[in-house]
Amino acid sequence: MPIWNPEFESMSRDELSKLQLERLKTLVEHAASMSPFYKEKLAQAGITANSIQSLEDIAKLPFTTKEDLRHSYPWGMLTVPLKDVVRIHASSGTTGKPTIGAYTRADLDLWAEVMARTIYAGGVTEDDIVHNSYGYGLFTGGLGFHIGAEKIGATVVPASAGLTRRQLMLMEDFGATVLCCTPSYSLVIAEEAVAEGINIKDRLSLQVGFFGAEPWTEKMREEIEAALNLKAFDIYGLTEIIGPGVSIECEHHAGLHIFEDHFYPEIIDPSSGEPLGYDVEGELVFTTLTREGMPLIRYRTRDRTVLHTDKCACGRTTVRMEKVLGRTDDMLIVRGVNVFPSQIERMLLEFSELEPHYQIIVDRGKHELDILEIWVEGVDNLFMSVDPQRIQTLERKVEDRLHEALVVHCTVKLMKPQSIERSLGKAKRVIDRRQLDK
Ligand code: DLL
Repeated sequence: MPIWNPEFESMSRDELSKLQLERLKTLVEHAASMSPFYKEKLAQAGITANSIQSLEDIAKLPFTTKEDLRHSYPWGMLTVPLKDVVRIHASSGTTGKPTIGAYTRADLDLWAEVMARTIYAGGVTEDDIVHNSYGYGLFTGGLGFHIGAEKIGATVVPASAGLTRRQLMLMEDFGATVLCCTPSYSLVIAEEAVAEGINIKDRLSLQVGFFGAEPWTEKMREEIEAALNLKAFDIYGLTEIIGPGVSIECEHHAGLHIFEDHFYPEIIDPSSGEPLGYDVEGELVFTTLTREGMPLIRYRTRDRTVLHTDKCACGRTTVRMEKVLGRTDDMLIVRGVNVFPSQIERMLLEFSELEPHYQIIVDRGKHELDILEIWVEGVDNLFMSVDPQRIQTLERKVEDRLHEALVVHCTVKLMKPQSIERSLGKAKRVIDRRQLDK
């Protein structure tokens, strides 16, 4: 498939490193002179732009954390006067103040560029109709896809999330060829089609979908591709760095290409902060090399992944990140054992009798012992069976499978279709009631 900007996406790695180094030096200079926050942080670490002689020197720079952003809310991280900021987005923190992203005109141009690269990587052209069901508003999903699809010249339908029946009608009437939404909402759309008796293969013209903003497994990809009759691409990003458009899968689905000319990635050990290099799992860290309004140096994303540099068959030369494996802060510790929600999803979807709608409940039982419960919906005909044991037998089978892999015991509760709450955006998979008591 063609590449939107081959000059930068397929640049030789040597040339790319030179460009990154130049941009990194400029960034340090700019941050040290324009941001009181970085001025102080860099001075404390004894860093000036001259301290950066090679890309490895990035490890001398201090990290920036979500807490730093919270403390400087709302405008403390700006490196331009507020009058030069033309847009604000924010990520919905579950508690307290949100984390903001501030964009100058140049930042919006950059966002349009990386989102055009993203959507083009899925084969989208000016002939396509892009149905955008990411939420419009402070969330970056809606306007991020919007700006990129417009840059390509595609026809954008800014549907936003919700009113699913109406979304199906619009997709059919307008002949949408591209769907953009969270992976969990794509399944809500597919379910609604079944409930309305709409045969997606006959009535919709979808070819590709861009799904992101939350973790999803390969098994989930199979479910979505089959249910919506399209090719599903994973897209990654975060408000603090730019929104969606940090990395994208190409047609080979061999990890997500990071737009490294703008976002410099590192993998670190989340406990020690030591850089781990390529091919090793750890926490993803980004330095925004070209952001103008709110650049970030070594921002700790808390997302866990692995970076690879081997060549991709698509011709892009950029580093690829594996699908996000989870977050450093979403790991549950249940009776002393580490449990990742993505592990649970992978195993549940091995069972053809189960639907990809589930919730993980952690609570505290007798003697303060942790209890892990998995609620998962079964397929419709499971509940029509005349055999009363069928459900219990399946529950025990799933429990055994989970126990084998997680090493910790859990209780599985099979639920009727539609009984787990659906989400228009990011799905809420984990309910940790232990935290509620704190
Ligand atoms: O979720 C931006 C976005 C919008 C990405 C639309 C893709 C599509 P935030 O709300 O700030 O921004 O949340 C960022 O979501 O640190 C990850 O933990 C998670 N995340 C985003 N994309 C993926 C993905 C948007 N493809 C946080 N896979 C990030 C797994 C993802 N997790």
